[in-house]
Amino acid sequence: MFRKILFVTAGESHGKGITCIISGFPAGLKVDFELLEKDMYKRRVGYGRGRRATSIEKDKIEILGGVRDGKTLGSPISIWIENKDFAKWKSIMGVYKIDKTLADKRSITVPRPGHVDFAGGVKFLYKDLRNALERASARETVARVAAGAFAKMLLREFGIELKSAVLQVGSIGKEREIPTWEEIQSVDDFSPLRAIDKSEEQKMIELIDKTRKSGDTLGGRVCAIAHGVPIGLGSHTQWNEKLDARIAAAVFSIQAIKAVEIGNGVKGASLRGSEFHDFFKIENGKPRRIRNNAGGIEGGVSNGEDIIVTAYMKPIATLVNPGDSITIPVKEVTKPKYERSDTTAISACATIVEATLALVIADAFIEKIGGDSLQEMKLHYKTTKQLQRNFLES
Ligand code: EPS
Repeated sequence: MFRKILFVTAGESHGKGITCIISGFPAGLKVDFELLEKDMYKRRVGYGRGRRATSIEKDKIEILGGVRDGKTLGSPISIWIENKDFAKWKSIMGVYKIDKTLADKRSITVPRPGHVDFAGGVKFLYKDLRNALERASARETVARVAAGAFAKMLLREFGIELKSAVLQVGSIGKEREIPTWEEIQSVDDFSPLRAIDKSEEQKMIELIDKTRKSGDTLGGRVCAIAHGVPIGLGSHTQWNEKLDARIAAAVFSIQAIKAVEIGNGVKGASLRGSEFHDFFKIENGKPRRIRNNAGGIEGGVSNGEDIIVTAYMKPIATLVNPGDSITIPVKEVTKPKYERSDTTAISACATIVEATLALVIADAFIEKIGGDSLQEMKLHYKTTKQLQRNFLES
């Protein structure tokens, strides 16, 4: 569903590291290394994460190509992120040779319900289901957040900003309405859960503690907002050009996401048209809306209001007290092995959804505005804005 940016990742969770290649970005974009580092940090930590993410991995970004003297070249950007945990997994996950006895001992033959183990294992005929889960692991999201940081750097050049927050953990925050840009902006990026309501955060923390002690896991709901998006990204003219469809597809590709909502889509199903639609008003001679239930997209096209995306994450599939599974080959009902896991990765999920939204918007922006260099894009953008102003004013 990406039309201009090509974005691919490779690497296993306990392999040597994760690679990411992003192409389609213009030349001349200054790389904000601080932003990169901050987003990588936000993804890694967060209350409820396990020992691996919080104390083993460092998620240091190494840029291997596409950048020179701190600026993009317009060529593919190549990124490498080392898996520190590989040091302990070398003899099992090595590329050239593995210790077969040890690998067999750690092999996975009982799939964890909820993870890729069963479907992926049967699909690829993997004797050791580890081959499926290693790649399906959310460790891969390091790459998405790194790529998303580049998208944020580009969008910022055109006055487009993004921010995300946690709305719900388990059932705490279930009633929380989607936030406004002003509300989400006030969220502290370094608070334990980046909860939209500071007053709810302690309750969420207590729930996570209680859940961890009982050997269980949690999911939740996160929201990302893009502010300052111009009118006209995406298109109503073809199904696969619609911006909401492109956002939904990309957000659904994030590990553990089971539902995606744009604006007040869910609530809208039970409202009347007169209650849902975002009626117009004129403010300082400019068209504005009385509310933003559409979440900034009408007919698959951005309408100039904030783009609001909510994603629902299922509870982590690796349980200390697991439910029933089966042995493969199918012989008996038994329990999967527990290795180690996060209790919840909900605040990481907020950062990943934000990065993903940034990538889709950057892709649609490059498609609409075009240009090989940042200077050229800026000129094009000026023209587009001028044409839209002329259209609305005369
Ligand atoms: C993950 C399981 C856990 C998470 C990991 C994703 O890893 P492990 O099984 O090695 O303890 O901590 O996430 C990260 C390491 C990360 O950086 O996001 C999974 O199964 O998806």
